[in-house]
Parts: sequence; structure tokens; C-alpha cells
Amino acid sequence: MSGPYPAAVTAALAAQRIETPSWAYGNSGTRFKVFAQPGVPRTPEEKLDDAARVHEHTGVAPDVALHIPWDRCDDYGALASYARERGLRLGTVNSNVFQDDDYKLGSVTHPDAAVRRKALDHLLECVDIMDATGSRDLKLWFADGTNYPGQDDIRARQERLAEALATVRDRLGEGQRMLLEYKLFEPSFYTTDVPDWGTAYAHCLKLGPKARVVVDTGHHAPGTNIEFIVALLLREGKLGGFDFNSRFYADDDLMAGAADPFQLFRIMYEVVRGGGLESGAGVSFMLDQCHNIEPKIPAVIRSVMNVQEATAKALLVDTAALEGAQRSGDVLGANAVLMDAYDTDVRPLLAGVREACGLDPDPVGAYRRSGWAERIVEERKGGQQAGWGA
Ligand code: LRH
Ligand code: MN
Ligand code: MN
Repeated sequence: MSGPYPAAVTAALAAQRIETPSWAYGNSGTRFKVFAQPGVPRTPEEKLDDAARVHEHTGVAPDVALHIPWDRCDDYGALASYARERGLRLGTVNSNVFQDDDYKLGSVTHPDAAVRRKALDHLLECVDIMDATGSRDLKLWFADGTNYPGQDDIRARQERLAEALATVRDRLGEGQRMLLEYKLFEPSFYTTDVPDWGTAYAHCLKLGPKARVVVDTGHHAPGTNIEFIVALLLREGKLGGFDFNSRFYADDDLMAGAADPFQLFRIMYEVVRGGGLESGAGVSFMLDQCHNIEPKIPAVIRSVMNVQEATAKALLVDTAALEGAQRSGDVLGANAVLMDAYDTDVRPLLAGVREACGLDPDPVGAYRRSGWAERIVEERKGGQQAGWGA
């Protein structure tokens, strides 16, 4: 498949927005070691400065997700203004009820009502922050679960979870949403209270229109057909967004599209097929990744580009030919239509989209040439570098 490409394809690519996570700019690592990098931000503002570079070179990443308390600050309205002055917007507020000693046995599902209250208060505080930042979405991920059979009552924990979620739902303002994220395991190893899309969907269905499911691509058992989940949630109007990253083993948080670009294409095909790219669909395309050994800003740029490439290929699927082959039971023909799109080199197409937007066609090269990497190493000396828990 080669150009010229339909105007609808280039318009969709220019319009797509990919949200980057503040924590991707800070230091991170595995439980064995954090390899600190020189020039890493020391404050939420410096994280925004780095995010602004990603947006400057890609043109599609104006939104930055916050993680509270990692991005705690005195004045979130001022932080939002700081973002705006750099062409950015503060995006999804990610809650954190997993890094406090009190949460050893859970947060909103903890057997002790006092701990549950503390966790709930944090979630409600996150909605206050959304009010100040103008954010639409609250992302909820719970590390809650158990390690041993009998440790706690599975059903009671679901009750406690439902109660907390309903309280948060009632606190949301007009236009605000809650996105419930599931994860198969880790840090709990026997039960997890929101382990899969079905559990998240069941809760979101009861919670009503303000609640949707978020699909973190790293949170499934190996071999899970994630695009099927995407198709189903979109069909039900319950797909709130993605936490994109890639994985070889578990929740590896590697760059989106690095481990399995074909899977990302299959996911994006279902997004396009289900109308999820349209502006009214309410599907967020977020990254949730950590750059432990590679330089962070170009890694985020690369990830944004990988999502764009998967999207471009999905948009190029010849739907008339595909439907024809499917209707006539032409198994190989149908598969070939999909593979033709996947095998297309979309880099010239995306370079053209960038040039039409007044951008350098090579975002990573443009970043390298900008001198920003050297500048932050020079300027960001002293102070505490941001990282997990900081
Ligand atoms: C949990 C998770 C969740 C957290 C983020 C830092 O594994 O995916 O989204 O908020 O990592
Ligand atoms: Mn996630
Ligand atoms: Mn994760």
C-alpha cells in the first residue's frame, strides 16, 4: 500500500492526542535498583518542561498525566497555568493508594474501616485536584488483594470496593469521569480485587455513565487477546482509555510498541473499527511506562511515534476489501487485507503529517539536535531528583 493517502487518514493522525505520564520523566527502576540519570526533573514543573519538549517535537502530546502524591504541590491551579504557558494541559489524575505502610493489607478493601477511610479521603482529594487542574479523568488502580487463601474474605472485599467507588462517583462533577484500571497480579499474588476487565466492567456498569474501564496493555496474562477486550468494551461504551506500554513477561512497562508492534496494531484496528478514535468517543490514549535504562525524553517521543504508527496502519486497512473477503468466507484474503495494512511503511506518511503541521519530520532527531538533553544535565544540579515515591 502506498500514497497518496486519503485526507481522512492524515486528518485523523493530525488530530490524535497521546497523553504522556509525568512519572516517565522521573527516575524509575525495578525493585532491585533505580539507575538515576543526570538531568532528571526535580519538581513537577521540570517534568512539565520535559513533557513540553515531547509535544514540541511530536505535536500530538499536549496532555500530561499526574500521579498524586508523586506530583504533589501547593497550588494545582498554578501548576495548570504553568502547563498552559508551555502549550500543555494537565490531564488524567492518577491516584496512589499503594505506597503507604497503612496499605499493607489493602486500601479501599482493607479489613480495617479506618484505613479504608484514609484511602477514600485520598481519592476524594484527587477529585479536588481535578477541580483545580481542570482534568477530566481520575484513574484508579488498586494494589489491593491477598497473598494467601483465607487471608481475607473475597466477597467482603468486593463490597468494600463497590462502596468506595460509589462514594467517589457521587463526588465527581459535571464532565468528570472515573477510569478503573485492572491488573492480573502484583503486588498481590493470590487474589487481586480488580484483576481483570470483567471485574472492572461489572463495577463500572453499576456505577453508571461516569465510570469506564481503562486497559493497561501490560496487565494481562500472557497470550490474552487484548484487542478482543477493546472491541467488547468499545461496543458497550465502557472503554475509557489506555495505559499503553509493552511487555515481554509481566508488567514490564517498556516503551509502547517496542515488544509487540503487531499487537498494538491489532488493538488500534479495533479502536478504529469501533469508532474509538472519533472525538466524541471519550477514549484516552495514555502512556504508562518507565524508562529505566534509556534516556527518558527521546524514549517518550519514540513511544508516541510507535502509537502513531500503529494508528496509521489501522487507518489504512481497506475496510471494503476486508468486509468483502469476510462476507465471502475468504479467510486468507481477509487476513491478507489486514496484513497489507500492517506491512505498510507508514513512516513517510507520518513524516508528511508532521511537515504539514510545521514540525520536523524526524522528532527524535530534532530533539537530539535541540541541545535540551545537554542543557538539563547542566542546569539541574542539586536538589532531589523526582522518582517513584518522590
Ligand atoms: C500499576 C500501574 C498503575 C499505576 C502506574 C504507576 O501497575 O499501571 O497505572 O498508577 O502503574
Ligand atoms: Mn497503568
Ligand atoms: Mn502497570
